[in-house]
Amino acid sequence: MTIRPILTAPDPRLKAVAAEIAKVDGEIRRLIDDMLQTMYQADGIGLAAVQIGIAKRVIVMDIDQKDDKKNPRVFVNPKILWASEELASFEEGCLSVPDIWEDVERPARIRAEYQDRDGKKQMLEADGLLADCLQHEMDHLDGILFIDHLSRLKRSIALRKLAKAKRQQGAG
Ligand code: K1U
Ligand code: ZN
Repeated sequence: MTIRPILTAPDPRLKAVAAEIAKVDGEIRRLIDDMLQTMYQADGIGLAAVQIGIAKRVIVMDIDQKDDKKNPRVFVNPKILWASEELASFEEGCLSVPDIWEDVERPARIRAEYQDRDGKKQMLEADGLLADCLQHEMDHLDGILFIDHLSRLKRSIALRKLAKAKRQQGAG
């Protein structure tokens, strides 16, 4: 397993629309393992393949990392079949937009279908952080960052803060 570098905004590769996976084979399972290791090492609760420069529709998540117990989830070719009209607001962060946290409103409940790491079709009904995180990660597969949901002013403040942090890291 390999820890892969995570791209940060405004890297144009984060704007790629990811391609469907035709078959969940050994190469995809190796990608999944690398993504899980990369996510855990970065202290994230989710990661989309696009964030490591691989434009494929693969997501890993672990929203219940407590007491060192892992509960990894894998979503290949996820599709939202239904989303509630009711919205819920969560404070979101992103490993590709480090140190920026903002409230984002999304459908409170979703029903999704996806394939697991064996390529088997699965269905999921989700609310709370699971629904929010899955929608955040699915946005990555379409080249959308959570800051794209903010007002133009908030987005440009976030991007300027990120650029300043990158300049300071470069100088340090
Ligand atoms: O970059 C990503 O897409 C992962 C992102 C997922 C996410 C977080 C919060 C709401 C929606 C989606 C993260 O994992 S950001 C890092 C994070 O959540 C965290 C980091 C350190 C401590 C606790 C949480
Ligand atoms: Zn993200």
